[in-house]
Amino acid sequence: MDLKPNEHLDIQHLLEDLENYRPKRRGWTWREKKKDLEMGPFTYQDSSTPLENSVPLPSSKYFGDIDPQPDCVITTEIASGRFEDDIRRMRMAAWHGADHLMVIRTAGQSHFDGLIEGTPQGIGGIPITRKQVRAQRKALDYIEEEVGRPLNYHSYISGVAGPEISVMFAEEGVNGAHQDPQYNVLYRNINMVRSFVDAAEAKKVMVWADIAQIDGAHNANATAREAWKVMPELLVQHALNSMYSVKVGMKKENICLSTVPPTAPPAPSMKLDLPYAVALRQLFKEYKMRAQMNTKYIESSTREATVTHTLNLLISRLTRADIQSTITPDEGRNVPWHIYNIEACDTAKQAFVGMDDLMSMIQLKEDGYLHDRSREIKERAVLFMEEVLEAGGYFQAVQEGFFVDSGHYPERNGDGIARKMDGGVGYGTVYERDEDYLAPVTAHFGYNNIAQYDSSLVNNPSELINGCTLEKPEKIIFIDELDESDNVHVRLEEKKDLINTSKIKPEMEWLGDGIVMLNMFIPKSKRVAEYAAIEFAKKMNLKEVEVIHREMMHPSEGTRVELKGKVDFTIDENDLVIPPEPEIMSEDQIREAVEKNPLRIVAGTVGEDEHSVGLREIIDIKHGGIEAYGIDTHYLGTSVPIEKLVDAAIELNANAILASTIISHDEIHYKNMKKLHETCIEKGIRDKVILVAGGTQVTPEIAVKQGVDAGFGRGSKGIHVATFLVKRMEEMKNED
Ligand code: B12
Repeated sequence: MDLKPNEHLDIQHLLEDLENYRPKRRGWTWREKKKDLEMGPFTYQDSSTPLENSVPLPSSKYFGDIDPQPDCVITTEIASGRFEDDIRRMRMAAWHGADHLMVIRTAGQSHFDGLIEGTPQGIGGIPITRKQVRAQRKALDYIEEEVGRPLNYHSYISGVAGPEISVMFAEEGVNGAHQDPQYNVLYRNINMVRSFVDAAEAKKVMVWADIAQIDGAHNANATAREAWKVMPELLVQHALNSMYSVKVGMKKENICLSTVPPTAPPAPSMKLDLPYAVALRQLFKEYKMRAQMNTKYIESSTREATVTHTLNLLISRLTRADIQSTITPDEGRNVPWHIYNIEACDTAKQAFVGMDDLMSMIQLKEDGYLHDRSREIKERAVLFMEEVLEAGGYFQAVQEGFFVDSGHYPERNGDGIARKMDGGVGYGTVYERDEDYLAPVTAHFGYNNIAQYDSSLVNNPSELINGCTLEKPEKIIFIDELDESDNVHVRLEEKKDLINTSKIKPEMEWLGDGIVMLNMFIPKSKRVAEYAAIEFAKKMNLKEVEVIHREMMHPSEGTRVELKGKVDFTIDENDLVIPPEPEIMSEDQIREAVEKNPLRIVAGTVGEDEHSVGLREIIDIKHGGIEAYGIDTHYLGTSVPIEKLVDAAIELNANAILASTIISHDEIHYKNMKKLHETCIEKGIRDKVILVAGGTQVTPEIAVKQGVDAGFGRGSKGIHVATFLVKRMEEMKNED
């Protein structure tokens, strides 16, 4: 299946022959770093190989559409509950610079004691089943060809079925996973003995499949009441999981510490977070850092979340991040929507590229507050670890509620999460291996007990059964759908009117969900504004209206309200009246036409408007303006009265008037266009002169309604205007 940029990814086609699909490769891939990378007018230092296909940041169109990519891996978490819709979002995210596509599992899956199958719809995430994992990996295999960069696919190896999931991930070419037994214990109440035994098995399989691991320490500050106080504990948690992984055989470059600075606004974020970030990177030099922002107090302001994210990006640049997470700005209000995954990827890309080579210009101080505070955090962490040992070890410490206590260690508030060694989900399910225990499989933790059957196979146990599923994927049993009513085929069938047809419906998370978002300012207090906004949305015929953000601008002067609603109808692409894209002539064609029929124009910014940059770009030879084609140009400057422009056209016998109107307050730009048209009529030259208006806020169709011949908005170039003038001149000649 070849993806074409101008065609939708065909989910139905993707699902065909899925039972025989094998992933292209195994293991994690880092970006290929580039120093002295020249792109457009700039040179980048902290960058990586550019993409073959991508969507650059909006303003890059002024710099030749360059799309520099930062040096670290960029994550986006996509799990809307329907994997088929997530695949389309993954494609968009990859085009915007994400190369770590993370899928969160459905609520409750961590307590299932085995794999689930098929493609049921998830809640708060995706059911991690073989079929959906395979379909997404297959899609990413195609998408990475399209963007020209390997894409890492990631999900979670935890819960009671951790080892089973780990094997399935190894079989299916998953590249990264969260794995941390402490997460199970503290946040899912899974029995600690079971959790650590499972973790050893799961990690061993991850080692075989070269899967990069992210730990779970960040959950501690998402849970603790005053998150910045758990800093010493975070270091302890990182240490425990890292060393446990190393002991199982994981290489250090595959162990990524999930570092989250422990503050939320309006805390003095740099003052609290930077020493912590420094301490962490000093203690864990050989490990990779996966940076993520703190999301704990994020409510519904996407702006606030974006700034928190940007401050986190600054910390990453000041210290180090190998993987940069991009928590979406709508994190606090819903399971993320398409647009916010993309916004977050762009925020990371923009901030990193903007901070390119920062550390060659500045240096973190090695004395004073930063040094003292980071040393203190490390000391507290070491003392914490010593106390764990004194208490009798990790299990005992958990039992005594050492962890996720909101006290600043060694202070304790007694509000930690305590779990019982002989309690929790899966308690009593760990057994000693029998004498004749046999495991003829690869990547198994501990002894396989093969020698009793064939002593020559001790290092290659699966040979005993002629290879296990890791070597022989044909032995994998692919179970398709188990539920007749809850599966991808049923969902696609329900949406068939919208798939590969001309029918269109807006969407935010699922194909055709009909969700739209509205932004309003209501000049009333918060509560009144909220209910007024709902009434407005209902009168606009939106269904299922709900306020998703309210923000006081002033107690009485007004409130910002964001709301969502649904449209319950479709429109047909074929019924749309879309004006054709204007045809652009070649430079030679224009020059030839102007030579044959010389063209003279007068130009100026009209009214009381002093903006000149835009119009100069349209006319100046050095910007590729119309002068370059031999058009005789008379520029009158800025704040030119309309009458003066028309008189100049009469005096110079000009063929065209070019008017720039940048200011648009009170529709002054359109009013001036109308006045230009009417003045030309009054002075008897309207049928002899071409009127062209342009400016930042100009919509071509609305400009023409004012009586001018053409309007040009943002992004216009001299060649567009020259083409129009030449064509219009020819038409006028034919009209004569
Ligand atoms: Co000013 N300014 N500015 N400004 N300024 C902005 C335009 C803006 C949008 C900022 C804002 O408040 N959001 C507002 C206008 C709001 C509105 O009405 N929509 C604004 C304002 C209000 C002012 C002031 C009134 C502020 C004040 O003092 N009260 C004063 C103007 C006073 C006055 O005019 N009497 C003011 C002043 C300035 C200075 C600092 C002087 C400079 C202008 C310098 C100069 O031009 N010599 C200035 C700038 C630079 C801008 C700014 C930042 C960029 C405009 C720009 O040059 N863009 C914008 C904000 C923004 O848009 N980012 C505000 C780059 C050019 C290349 O793009 O203008 O869109 P462009 O032009 C392209 C197209 O529109 C089109 O082609 C161009 C090339 O693609 N085009 C065409 C433009 N003209 C024409 C004409 C023809 C014939 C054709 C075919 C095509």
